[in-house]
Amino acid sequence: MSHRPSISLVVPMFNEAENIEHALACGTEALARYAGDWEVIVVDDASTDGTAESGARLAAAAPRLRLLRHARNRKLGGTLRTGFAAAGNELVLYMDADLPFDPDVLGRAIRALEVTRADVVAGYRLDRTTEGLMRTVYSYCYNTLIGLLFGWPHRDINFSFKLLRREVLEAIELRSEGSLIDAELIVKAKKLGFVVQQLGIDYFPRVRGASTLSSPAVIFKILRELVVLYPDLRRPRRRAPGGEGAEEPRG
Ligand SMILES: Nc1nc2c(ncn2[C@@H]2O[C@H](COP(=O)(O)OP(=O)(O)OP(=O)(O)O)[C@@H](O)[C@H]2O)c(=O)[nH]1
Ligand SMILES: [Mg+2]
Repeated sequence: MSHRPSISLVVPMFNEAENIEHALACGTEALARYAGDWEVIVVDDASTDGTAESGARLAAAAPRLRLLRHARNRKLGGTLRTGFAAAGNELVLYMDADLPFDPDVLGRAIRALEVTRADVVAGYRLDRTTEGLMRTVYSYCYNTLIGLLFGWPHRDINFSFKLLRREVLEAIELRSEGSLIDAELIVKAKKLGFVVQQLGIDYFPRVRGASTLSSPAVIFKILRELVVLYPDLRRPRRRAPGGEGAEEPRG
């Protein structure tokens, strides 16, 4: 690899006391291996299980780790927006706290970004049948729906591995509060002319801590936000550098 890029790792956390220390250790190990400069931004979404206390203890001992805290629970979309706004490096990687992939895949993803000259590398699960038939079917339906609405196939919209050039986040105005955020990110990036490549990744289902994003309420909220934000996703505006969005889309 010709250049070791600077990377901000953004990790959203809600009640991840059982996972935080291990996830950050594995993430940090990969950053040290593949990044030039790096930082880790943990966004605690008003956890009630000691996640924030563990985060504060870890941050006190690790200068490259920043802990941001929400006073009230703002869900995945609000939490990622907080993390992305704080990310200051060339590349931004978004990763779930329950380690659904080995963070060492970062090396392959940086390579893919360089080789393909993409702006975003989005991971897809090579095999997600391990998490059960129903969730596999939901995921297939959701990916198909997004593909039909926006006109191109994407294999695994909601998988948390996304490596982005910071310009992408600077150009996009994200508005989702809930788990529509992944679709909003990919759809708006493509609509604004950024190149998105997909990379197959081994997937590991959660083994510790409670699952909070796979409920009917979360799916309902995704669909409701999709209806509200649909016009914006069809014709997103490019954010002017350093200001609010004002320009018309490229395509
Ligand atoms: N900000 C925020 N993040 C959340 C919330 N619920 C979950 N998360 C985080 O979002 C990420 C994904 O949540 P998961 O519960 O693993 O969702 P999932 O991957 O669809 O399902 P499982 O892996 O089966 O639990 C994790 O880092 C969670 O800590 C929430 O209410 N707010
Ligand atoms: Mg998970």
